[in-house]
Parts: sequence; C-alpha cells; structure tokens
Amino acid sequence: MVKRLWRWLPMLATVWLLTVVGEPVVLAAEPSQASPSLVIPVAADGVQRARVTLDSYSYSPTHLIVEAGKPVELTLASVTTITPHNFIIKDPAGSLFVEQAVSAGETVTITFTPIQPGTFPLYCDKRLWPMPSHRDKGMEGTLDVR
Ligand SMILES: [Cu+2]
Repeated sequence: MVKRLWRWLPMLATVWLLTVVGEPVVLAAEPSQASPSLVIPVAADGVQRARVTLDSYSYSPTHLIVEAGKPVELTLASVTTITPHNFIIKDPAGSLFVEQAVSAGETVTITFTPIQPGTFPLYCDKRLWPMPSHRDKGMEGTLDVR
C-alpha cells in the first residue's frame, strides 16, 4: 500500500506545484475578456441567460445584474488548464445559495431563481494549503438582484 503511494508521489507533487505556482504562461494564452458589469437580458422565454468565464483567479463579468423572480441560467466556462474552480453565491440571510464546481476546461450550466432583491457576493472558495483562497486572490464578484 505504502509502496504504491510512493510511486504516485512525484506526479502528485508536480500537480501540486503547478497548481500553487499557477497556470503555466504558455497554456494560459487564451485571454478572458474583461467585462466588469453585465445586466443580463431577459430572453423571450423569460430566462436570464449569460456566460461567465472562470480563469485563475477571476470571473468575467465580475458583476451580474438580474431581475428577481425570473430564472437565471448561467453557463460557467473555465478557461484554465489545471486549476479547478467553483462558483458560489450566498445570501447570508438564506434566500439564495448556489454552489457549482467547475473543473479545468469544463463548461457547466446552472439555473437558479433569485427571489430576494439585494446584493450578494459570488466567489470561488478553493484553496490549496498553504496558499490564500482563490477568493483572496481576487476570484470574486457580485450578483445584484433587482
Ligand atoms: Cu478558484
């Protein structure tokens, strides 16, 4: 058992190191468009659809503005090659809780309906000890429900 673990150790160490150091410069060549705020339009079917790009360590757009009481459909697209991220929206008062993992390079669609108007933080809580969390590195934004 222990011997098997040793065989994997160099690979695990490499993955850990790459994740701590960040995306290799060559592999992170695809730039994410910096669009800070987005008023998500309501489609004909009543759904508010938008695409959010996840990179290390940012969301784009960072500020989403939606209408209360109408479903929101977000396509979460990771452009990273190694680092996994997630997408969390939390209303401390409990009206809204969204948590979705997004692996490196993966695209996931989530749907939720915000009921309570307000301003809620969205962020990635991934953290590789002993580094600061992704949120601390700037991977955060805001959802405004109007
Ligand atoms: Cu992250």
